[in-house]
This record gives sequence, structure tokens and C-alpha cells, in this order.
Amino acid sequence: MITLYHCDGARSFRPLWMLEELGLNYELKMLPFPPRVLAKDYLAINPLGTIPFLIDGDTRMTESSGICHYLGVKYGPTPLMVGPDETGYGAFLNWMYFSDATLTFPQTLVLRYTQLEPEERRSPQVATDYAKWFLGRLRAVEAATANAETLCAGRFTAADIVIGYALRLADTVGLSKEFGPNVAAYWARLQQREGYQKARAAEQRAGVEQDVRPRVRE
Ligand SMILES: N[C@@H](CCC(=O)N[C@@H](CS)C(=O)NCC(=O)O)C(=O)O
Repeated sequence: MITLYHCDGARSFRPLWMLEELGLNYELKMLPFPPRVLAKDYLAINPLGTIPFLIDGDTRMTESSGICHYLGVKYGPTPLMVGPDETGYGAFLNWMYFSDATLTFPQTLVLRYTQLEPEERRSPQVATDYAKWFLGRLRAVEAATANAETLCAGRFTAADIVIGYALRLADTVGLSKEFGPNVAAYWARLQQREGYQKARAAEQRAGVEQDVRPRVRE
């Protein structure tokens, strides 16, 4: 059985959405955010204290987009993955890496310096600078979705899952009102997907069952 550690609305939503799209069985373990402070026992499982954390047999993983890639290769073949023999392969890999390294990183600085730090350590300057950084990098998504329903390969893939999560986080951080028209329409389409809605329902259900309440998180 695959086990995924998750905090409501956090980056672990990427593998959760991927698990739902693949129709795999999994166990979802909810944690309060941040787990390194509010669930100290978790450090014995993942010394980084971050989520996601995936356990699959002897495999242990901590990178949200890497886990999506792993699941697609390990439990495929699936149209969610783009193979080296397809023309969209390079674009697919680029989006997979872009999702966290380029898009999510500046968002976490906005969230941290507007909401997570104690009042005296908050910084409107940092938040504004990194909001601009994020919105600048989002131009790549605006361009890619100008004449296409999805990011690459002419179909919905894991790239749309990992980039889609960055758009969800933008909602949390208050940046989605700055989306360009193509990104706004793309984000609306992604939220209509059955797999996305199932993943949202799964995190809500698990939160109630395990009595872990949602709160602001990175
Ligand atoms: N690059 C990692 C980042 C993992 C990460 O930093 N997760 C955040 C939540 S979205 C976290 O656990 N923050 C809590 C902390 O740093 O204590 C990924 O893509 O999953």
C-alpha cells in the first residue's frame, strides 16, 4: 500500500491528485501545518519535517513533482506521462521541474512573509518582490495556454497536475487575481477535472476523519 503524508492545501496535493488520476489505492495521513512544530513525531519518519512524504515499499520520497513522475512511470503506462519518443518530451520535463523550482519557490516567500512569520518579522517588501517574481515566471504558462487546453503533448498530463497545484497555491496566497486571461481559464478548466475534485474531497474527508483541521500553510 502506498502511504502519502499530507497537509491540507500543501504541495503534497500534487501526488494526491496524481494518485487519484491513476486510480491507485493509497493511505492518506494528514498532518497539522507545520508538522516539524505541531507533529514532532513526524521527524522520525521524515527528518526534513516537510511534506509530502511518500512511502511505497522500500521507496521514500520528499519531492512533490518527483513523486508524480515516479508514480506515472512505476504504475503506468499512462497518458499522464510523456515518453522520450514523443515530441512533447522535453517540454513535459521542463514543466515538471519548473513547477516547484521556478513557480512554487517565490510563492512560499510571499506566504511566509505575509502570513507565517510573527508580525515583527513580516516584510511587505519581500512579499511584493517575490509576488512579482512569481507573476513574471507565470508568463510561460500564459503563453503555453494561449492556443492549447493543456501544457504539452496535446493532452492532460502530470505536467498539468504539478503546475495546477502552483495555481491552487496562488489562490491561497492571494495572487490568483493577478492571473492573465489564459491562466485564469486554464485554472478554471483544471478545477473541473474529476481527478482534481476527487483529490480535494479526499483531503477534506481525511482531515475530518483524522481530526486535522486546515490552516494556513506553505
Ligand atoms: N521541494 C519540495 C518542498 C517541500 C516543502 O518544503 N513542503 C512544505 C509544504 S508545501 C513544507 O513542508 N513546509 C514546512 C516546513 O518547511 O517546515 C517539494 O516539491 O515537495
